[in-house]
Amino acid sequence: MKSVSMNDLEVSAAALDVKAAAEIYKEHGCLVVRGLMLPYVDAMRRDIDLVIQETLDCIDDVTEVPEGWSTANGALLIPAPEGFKRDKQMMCMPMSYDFSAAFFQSAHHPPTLDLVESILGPDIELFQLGQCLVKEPVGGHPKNLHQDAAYFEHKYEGPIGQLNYVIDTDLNNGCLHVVPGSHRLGMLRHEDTLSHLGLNADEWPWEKALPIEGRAGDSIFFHVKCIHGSQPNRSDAPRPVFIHRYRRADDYIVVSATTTENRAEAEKAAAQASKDNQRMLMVRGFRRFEREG
Ligand SMILES: O=C(O)CCC(=O)C(=O)O
Repeated sequence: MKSVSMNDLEVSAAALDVKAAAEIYKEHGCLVVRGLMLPYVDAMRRDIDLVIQETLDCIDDVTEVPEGWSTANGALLIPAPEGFKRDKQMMCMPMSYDFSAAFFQSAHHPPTLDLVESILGPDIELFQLGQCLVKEPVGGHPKNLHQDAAYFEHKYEGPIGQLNYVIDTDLNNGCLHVVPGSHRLGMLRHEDTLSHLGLNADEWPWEKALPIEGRAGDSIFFHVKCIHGSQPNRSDAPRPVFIHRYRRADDYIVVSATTTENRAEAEKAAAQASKDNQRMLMVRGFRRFEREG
């Protein structure tokens, strides 16, 4: 794959040329827009801090689930690294559009939607209800390199992910890494890892990926098949991110999974998948009626 540097991937929200940014995304399967989510960062940080505290308050009240443990308030915990203060650590927080007004508002940011429209076309829906991930300090989980399509493979283009930094994020506290151009590799085989589905670490070492260090408010867009991941948080403060995903209004999941076992089962049913029950909220354009047959 062609060697790509940070300069090839980044633009500034203050001087956003939507068409030029969309071209970067299409070529590399990823794009960094500096400062795009700045208008929402303070409110998001406030809500994420609240949900971290809520989770800590009930961290011992858990139910086992296939991906780890769920707390009473709905956070997903996974096993903690050796030497951690608990045997479980936070991963996915119960922060979504139905929990936080700031989060929902940030999913409707007009310049972001202009950019998404320039990539996906005029009719766009939200994919799911947003995601918020926290790496706890002093060892918080790595997310092994992976393609999101391992978790939600789609019929058409698939969702564009937009991961947003809430604090300044660097190599020490777990910045996102991307492999530019990897969206053209097709669907790769994933394995079960501590952080769920991930690529084989010998075939896909971190050295093959480009770290994206950034400031609070920076956004990283990535294709559903762009290889990405992040290393542990070695700092002394939590590292939160929030993620929006947008997809064409007619797109839908054909394979949904979290483990190799449930993925193998889901692949058998892929041909039966349809748009039924997969309609999400529209953020641009109109959902056209499609006559069957
Ligand atoms: O929390 C992170 O840095 C990684 C997020 C990620 O890879 C994902 O949600 O697919």
